[in-house]
Amino acid sequence: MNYLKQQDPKLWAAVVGELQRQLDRLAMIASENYTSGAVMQACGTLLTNKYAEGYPGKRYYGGCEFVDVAEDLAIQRAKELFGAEHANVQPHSGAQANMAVYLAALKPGDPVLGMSLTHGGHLTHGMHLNLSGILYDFHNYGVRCEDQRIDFDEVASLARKHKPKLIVAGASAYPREIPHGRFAEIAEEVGAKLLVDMAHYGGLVAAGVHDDPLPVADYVTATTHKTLRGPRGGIILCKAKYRKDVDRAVFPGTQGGPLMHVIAGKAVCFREALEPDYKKYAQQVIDNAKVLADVFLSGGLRLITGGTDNHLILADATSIGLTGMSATAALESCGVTINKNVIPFDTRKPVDPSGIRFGTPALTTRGMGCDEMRSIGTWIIEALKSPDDEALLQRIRGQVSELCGQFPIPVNGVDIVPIQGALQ
Ligand code: DSN
Repeated sequence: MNYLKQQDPKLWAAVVGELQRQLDRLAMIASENYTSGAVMQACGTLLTNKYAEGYPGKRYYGGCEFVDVAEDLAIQRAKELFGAEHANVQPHSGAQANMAVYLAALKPGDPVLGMSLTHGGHLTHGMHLNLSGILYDFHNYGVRCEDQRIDFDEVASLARKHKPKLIVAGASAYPREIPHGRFAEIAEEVGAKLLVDMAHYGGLVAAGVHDDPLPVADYVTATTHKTLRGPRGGIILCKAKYRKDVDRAVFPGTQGGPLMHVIAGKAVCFREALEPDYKKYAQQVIDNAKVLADVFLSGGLRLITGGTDNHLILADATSIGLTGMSATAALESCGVTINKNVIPFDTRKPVDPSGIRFGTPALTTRGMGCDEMRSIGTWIIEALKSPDDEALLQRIRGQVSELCGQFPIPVNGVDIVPIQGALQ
């Protein structure tokens, strides 16, 4: 980062600070991960200089012969990875991918069914302040009170009542495998199309360790930076018959120039996910989450659905005498970074909800396994049970630091330099 250091030392110092934070803390936010050095290099290339509105071979700008290669590689690899008939790799994010599918499949005001944000769905699944909720007539399904699993009776009855044009499956805070076939049956019965937003678990699908939505869904969206471990961004996968509508909905429908450096990073990410090692990684993500869940349960922490099948755990912090906010603060002081989260049927407000969400994708990328999860889970329970015991929190902070030192993050060849003085 020599140029950055010389020309903009304040910004350089912030980046170095972030590097040190990532090295020295446990990233347990379920939607975060570490990209490989190769993905990061691709994203840092001069492909960022290029305008390329349009698609490979059909651009509105000259000089696109090399960025065409990058985008073609990303498209071909995404299709191979997911067995998809078509892939659009241009969405800047998962939210952009969802908005493009809505534009392709719906007219403003059309009825749509999506999972409630408070039960684990995403903002773009019809939240009233989000463009999805403003433009379309969203109705929300949720989970059952007794076991917090998706209530398919409710999905079916809402579908029969509202006759949605589109049903959205997929979630951001649901710790169980989603049986996409159940959604497909309901969609078929009422004549709706099915969108599966696998932003969170797309990497698990790619590795074959989660139910695959591709055979049953009309459209599938994902982010590339969560379990898929690539650059920040989105993709849309669909059947060939939807290709034209989807491509038109991304550009010119909802976006202008694609981020060619990020698309290059996506191409590298998909190649990495095609490697046999990636399957082992994805299985370990799940194994780690299950071990962590067992430690939490033994420690008296209530888990939504009683456990996990995937990469995340949603816990009720009030079961241990805290709130989402106080639990998050206690863990941050130990070097464990998580996020507060609303839980189904929460009686608290979103700004300080009852829940906390944990994930294992980033720790697993560092090479941590079940033994490390047992230690981390024990430290977390200790900290949550005694959040005011400064000596205990400091002891755990030291243990977290020591563990982090044994499992470096995958940034190749970076010098870790002290930042003292750089912020002046
Ligand atoms: N905001 C992301 C998450 O943390 O789950 C979803 O897009």
